[in-house]
Amino acid sequence: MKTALLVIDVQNDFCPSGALEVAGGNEIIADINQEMKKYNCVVLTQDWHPKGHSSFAMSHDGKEPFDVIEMPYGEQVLWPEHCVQGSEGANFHLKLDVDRASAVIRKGANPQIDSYSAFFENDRNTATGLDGYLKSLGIVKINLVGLATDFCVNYSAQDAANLGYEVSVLEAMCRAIDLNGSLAVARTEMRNCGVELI
Ligand code: VGL
Ligand code: ZN
Repeated sequence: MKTALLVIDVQNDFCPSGALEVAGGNEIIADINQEMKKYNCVVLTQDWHPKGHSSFAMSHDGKEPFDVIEMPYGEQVLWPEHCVQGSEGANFHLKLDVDRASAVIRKGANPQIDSYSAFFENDRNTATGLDGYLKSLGIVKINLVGLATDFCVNYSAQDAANLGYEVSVLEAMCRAIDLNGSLAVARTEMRNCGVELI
């Protein structure tokens, strides 16, 4: 069975002292590097926003980070400015063994739409091309690791399951933002889609 490892957003801004730091985000990197050695197909995602992106609180008058607003495609959490294209914060963490990856999917470049998932923007309709890439390689199973469990890992895992892949999230190699209980909600959502949490 052909399995791919999908490494979600292990970037400086999601690691301690980053703009949108995820607690313990750097603790998972050594294990992810080891895990990558088991796969012929490793894909990294990179959150990659233009300056002034609509997911940034600073792009909305009177809004603070972690406020929630209504967008044409649904609810949107507003974030501190993070992962701006070409910035140090958008770079992969220096310790991540990026050389093992066969592809890097950049997401979140559309100024109007956020993109948590490696497969679709948050309108749940605009594709990144990753599904075609994996299917053309004959991949049937996807294991996910990275940041953050309750946002980008969660959305990617759900989309992968809905696209027909067998999906596992390796939770020891993930860390969560956990905004108002979002981790518990995400775990339930993933399980309801048939995602295995390991
Ligand atoms: C992420 C919030 C905003 C993530 C990305 O990688 O989980 N979260 N952009
Ligand atoms: Zn983002």
